[in-house]
Amino acid sequence: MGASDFANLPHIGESVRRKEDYRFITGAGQYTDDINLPNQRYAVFVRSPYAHATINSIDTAAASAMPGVVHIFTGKDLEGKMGGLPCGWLITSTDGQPMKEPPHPVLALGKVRYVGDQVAMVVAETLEQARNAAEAVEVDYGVLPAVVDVVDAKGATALHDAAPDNHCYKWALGDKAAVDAVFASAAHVTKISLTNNRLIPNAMEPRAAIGSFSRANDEYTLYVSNQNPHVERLLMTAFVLGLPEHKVRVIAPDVGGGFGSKIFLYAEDVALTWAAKQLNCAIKWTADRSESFLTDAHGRDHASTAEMAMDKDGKFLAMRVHTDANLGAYLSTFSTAVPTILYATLLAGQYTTPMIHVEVDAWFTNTAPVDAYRGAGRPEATYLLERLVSRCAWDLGLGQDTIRERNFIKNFPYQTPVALQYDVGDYQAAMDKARDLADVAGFAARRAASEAKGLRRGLGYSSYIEACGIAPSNIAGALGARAGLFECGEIRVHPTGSVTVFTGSHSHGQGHETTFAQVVAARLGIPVENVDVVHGDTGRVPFGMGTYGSRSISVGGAAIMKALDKIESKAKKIAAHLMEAGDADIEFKNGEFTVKGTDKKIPFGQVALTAYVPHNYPLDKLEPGLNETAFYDPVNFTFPAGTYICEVEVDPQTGVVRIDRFSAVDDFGTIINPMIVEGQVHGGLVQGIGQAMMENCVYDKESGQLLTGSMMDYALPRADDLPQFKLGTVCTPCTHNPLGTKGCGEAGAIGSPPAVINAVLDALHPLGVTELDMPASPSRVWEAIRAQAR
Ligand code: MCN
Repeated sequence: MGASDFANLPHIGESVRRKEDYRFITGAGQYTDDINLPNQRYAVFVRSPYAHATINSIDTAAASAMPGVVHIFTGKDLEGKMGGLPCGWLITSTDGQPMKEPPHPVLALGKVRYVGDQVAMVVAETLEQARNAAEAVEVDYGVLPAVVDVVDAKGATALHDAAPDNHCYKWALGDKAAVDAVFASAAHVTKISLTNNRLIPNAMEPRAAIGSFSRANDEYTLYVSNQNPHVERLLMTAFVLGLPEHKVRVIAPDVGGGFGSKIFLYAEDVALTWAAKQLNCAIKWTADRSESFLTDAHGRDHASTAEMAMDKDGKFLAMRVHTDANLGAYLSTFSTAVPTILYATLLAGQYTTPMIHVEVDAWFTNTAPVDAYRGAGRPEATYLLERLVSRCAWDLGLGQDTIRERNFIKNFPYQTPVALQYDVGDYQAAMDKARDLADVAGFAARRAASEAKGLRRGLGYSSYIEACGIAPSNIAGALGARAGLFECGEIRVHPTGSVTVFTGSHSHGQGHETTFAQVVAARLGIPVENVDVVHGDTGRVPFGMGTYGSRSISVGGAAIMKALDKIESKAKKIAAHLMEAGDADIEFKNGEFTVKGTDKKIPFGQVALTAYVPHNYPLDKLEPGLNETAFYDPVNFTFPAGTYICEVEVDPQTGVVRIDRFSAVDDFGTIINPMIVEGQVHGGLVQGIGQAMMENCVYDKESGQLLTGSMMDYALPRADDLPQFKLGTVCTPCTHNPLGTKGCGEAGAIGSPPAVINAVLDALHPLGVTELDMPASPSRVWEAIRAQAR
């Protein structure tokens, strides 16, 4: 079935209410911490209070003797029994030096490298007993100097023997000499320096896991709050524990948000699984909020310079970028992909810039590991590019919209100079719609009204693009990644005609139980209620790569479509048998099989029943049953894109920024469920606006202590910080997946930060302020204004 036929099916484009919400809003959700197993103990991790220190000794004697303590494990107990945590996606350095991949022990060995690094695991009968004993573990540390800022990493005390200058890799894309030559003769060059502030993920449900072991069948089961249970199992068995995969079952039950931070294989998951067999019990651990702040993989943290060479009319000729990326203390599972192939390849944005050279240096520092966080690399690219483009406009005296429109890509498919080929898009349509929604025509009057009150008003644009549907194996492989990321779907039609879908995608808030059911119901012509979706269990789902990179509908959904093709093809054969017709004469529409040119018809349910109750069935030609599995590896990414316009009012006396209006127009191709998509955009916008306005991870420069280690110090956006969003869509269906969909789960977080900061800068431009790093907190804005006044 083609994408345009699919878009016209019933249920597609319908705001079906979320099937999963009944259990969530009635308190019947089953999160990891809700699960309790027989013979269950509790783990608490002893964590480093220092950012950088040698471990001279660990004395567990007193703690081990405390009531209820079952066992205390240190790094030495694990040494030789398992490997270190793997970096799942190695990068081929482009400077001839191999990428440094220092060991990442499950429990620290000899040294700690950030505050929160895990040093020992205490297992006790109760949580309180484990907590008390953890406090009694005596660790003798030899404190070392710490470095936290990426720009200070070079030459600071080395974290790892394998990386003496703290440099992990250099990676570049593009033809430097050719780009330099264009810059040498360009009519205009605009240059900016900026940082992309470090963020701390704050999923509502903290990380949690229960390791268990069955002696009866020699099998481990790990319950874990995770976005990709099969990948977790693969990494844990193949790289760390050396176990056959079929002996480990990973279940990610209801998960209360992940935003990227639950993609990775964390030390706690491994330690709990391994120790369950050693102690012959189940062991539960749930992070408290402070632990989450310290140890969940953080996001972003780039320091960059970017330059655009232009002709006299503001046409982009070439771009040059250098980025220093903070990797934190260790390589997290996918951290190397984030500042490279998920970042550099997006730097063309929506523009026809013919040449781009980007160079990335990645560094270790004494901070929590940095990895994918909603958008992963693509927000960093969009922020840098869209800040640069607005700055080009101001330098040349052009409108922020004019310079964008002058450089928009208009013909598709379009091959960018940074590896990606965009299949389809209509950037001008999104810009036009966004301008209407934002009432740009009325801005001058609103600005005048603000000025009359002594306030400054600004309008900020951001025309973003992202690559979703991560990740076509061929493209990922060509860019030096170890693996691509396909997806698997199984359709099990039951004799009564109801359906269970087994998907390798994992829903942790995105509503797959509803939207995937819509896809299946639409194809088979059955009610949405008759379709159940199973995910998150390696024991039930054949295989899966999980959910991140806004891949689930476009890759997971496409795998389901492929399995449905097989179901339809077999069901047609059964229908042909039942109606005594040739296979080629059978048509299937709206849940009915018909014979071309006749009035013969039978419903889908009758075919399903026949598959399982094969009366007079041609068993020599057709197997009983109606159950099909398919794997889908996309041929390309999907490229959602749009234009966001933010309008702010700034009080120059206090530096307080108020977002007055925010308009977002996105192109997600065919939309399955507009209500769910709108919710995704809202969530993304709030995260992006949070980054631009208030969220900021701060480590003390001297001690390496996390200063923003709680919600008292790390500001998260609340409803009263936000305007009512105005949303719109344009639709250019993706040309290469059978649904025509493009991902929507990250767009808001990618497109919004530059729109906000560009708006603040537009407001402050008349005061001479041209630079501002996120977050635009009152003190930062006030200081920027004051610096000009001096
Ligand atoms: N959808 C649709 N039509 C489209 C595109 C998507 O109806 N054209 C629907 C999908 O069927 C799905 C939802 O929208 O129900 C999101 O789909 P998709 O864009 O494919 O993204 P994923 O499902 O792969 O979700 C991943 C994405 C990412 S990368 C982050 S980070 C993120 C996000 O989703 N984390 C989230 N949204 C989140 N929402 C919640 N509540 N919690 C998180 O942790």
